[in-house]
Amino acid sequence: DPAHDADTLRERALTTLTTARARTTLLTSCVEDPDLTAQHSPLMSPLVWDLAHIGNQEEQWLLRTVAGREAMRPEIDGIYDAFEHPRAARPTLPLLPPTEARHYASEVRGRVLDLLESTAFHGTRLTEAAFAFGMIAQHEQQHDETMLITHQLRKGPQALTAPDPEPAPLLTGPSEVLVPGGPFTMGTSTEPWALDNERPAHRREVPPFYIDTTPVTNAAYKAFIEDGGYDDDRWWTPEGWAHIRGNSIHAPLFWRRDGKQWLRRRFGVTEVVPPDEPVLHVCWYEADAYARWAGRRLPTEAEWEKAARHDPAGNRSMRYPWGDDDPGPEHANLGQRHLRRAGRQLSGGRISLGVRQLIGDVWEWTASDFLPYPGFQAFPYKEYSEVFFGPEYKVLRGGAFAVDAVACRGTFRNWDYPIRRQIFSGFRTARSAGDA
Ligand code: AVJ
Ligand code: FE
Repeated sequence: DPAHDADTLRERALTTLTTARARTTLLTSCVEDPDLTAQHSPLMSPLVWDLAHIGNQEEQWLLRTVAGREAMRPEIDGIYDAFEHPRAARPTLPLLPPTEARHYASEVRGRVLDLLESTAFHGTRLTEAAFAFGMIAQHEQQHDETMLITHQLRKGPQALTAPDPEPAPLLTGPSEVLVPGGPFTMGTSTEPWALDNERPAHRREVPPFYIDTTPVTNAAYKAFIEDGGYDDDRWWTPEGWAHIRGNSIHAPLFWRRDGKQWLRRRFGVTEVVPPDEPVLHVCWYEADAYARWAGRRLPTEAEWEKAARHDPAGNRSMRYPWGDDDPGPEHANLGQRHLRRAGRQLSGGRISLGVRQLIGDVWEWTASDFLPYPGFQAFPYKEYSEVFFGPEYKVLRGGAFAVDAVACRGTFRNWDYPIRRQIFSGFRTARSAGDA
């Protein structure tokens, strides 16, 4: 029934846009205006740039492209074009001040909600317009994650709070799981809001491998540090070794040694590093070195996705490790509900295989470069993924507590430079099943 389908799409677009805006509002109102215009790190934009960029992308894609409207403020497009100005240069731009940025974003949103009411969502317009709304909701949530990173980098007292999850029960059972060899379907051609780089679905042959049941914990990572891992070039690629030596890196970002214990700063609060949580804020080089020290390696992207999605019984790929249902709080730690990993170790996990925490909690570095799938077609714009393909970027999978469910799927691919660690990045390790 097309009328029913249109209502469902409209409802989903409304819910996801509204959820995203509530998060954006929180992230840009929990600090005073000077903290919105300041640059807290050269790696990040001022928060007020993200705010107006969110509005500007929404205006460009929904009001101009979908609805054919005139630009509201054509003179600001260049300021909020991420490709024209690198993040480090953004504080020097004539940015809209906080009050104006808020006003612009909410003006755009008001018109978008009117448009949503009147959009027919039928025929080819259905897929195109619905995708545009989904893409914009995901875009806003991605910037909400970016803004959360800025909050983590910001010096000064705590501004954000979220309830801590319940304490985790101790994990029992094996530390790794065998994933049998054979082909599986990677990527998707049917997920309606999947972005271009997740498409199309294609078969991949994956030899048998073992993968860690959970992401590597702080306690395990501390053993690597205390075994002199950062002082032994055997574990590092030449680029990784040059990077940690050249930048005096001896521990994850935000960690500090205090006598015999390690402390870390987390959203303005210093705490003892919790031993059972996944290690967070490590770069790809650190993840790769740890894995080599442990006699293992990072999983490839295909291995990660097969562990997360392949259902041998049905010989098909599921949307998520737990099946095809959208993520709820019972499945995964997503959506900035907690600002750390969830209490229940099973969250985000693959119950049948026993692999846990694949979705949510922390992003997981993989061994793989960010490359297009066979049959890739860029849409709706080349700058979303295509310009990033190549060996300079490594793929991360699974999403983190900072990521909203709308921007996290079993097929979702994130990417970053191997030196980056301000992001909510951890990892798990793997080994080929033929190895000792
Ligand atoms: C997918 C997180 C790498 O932040 O550069 C935001 C997402 N793209 N606006 C990024 C994105 C355009 C992107 N990442
Ligand atoms: Fe953006």
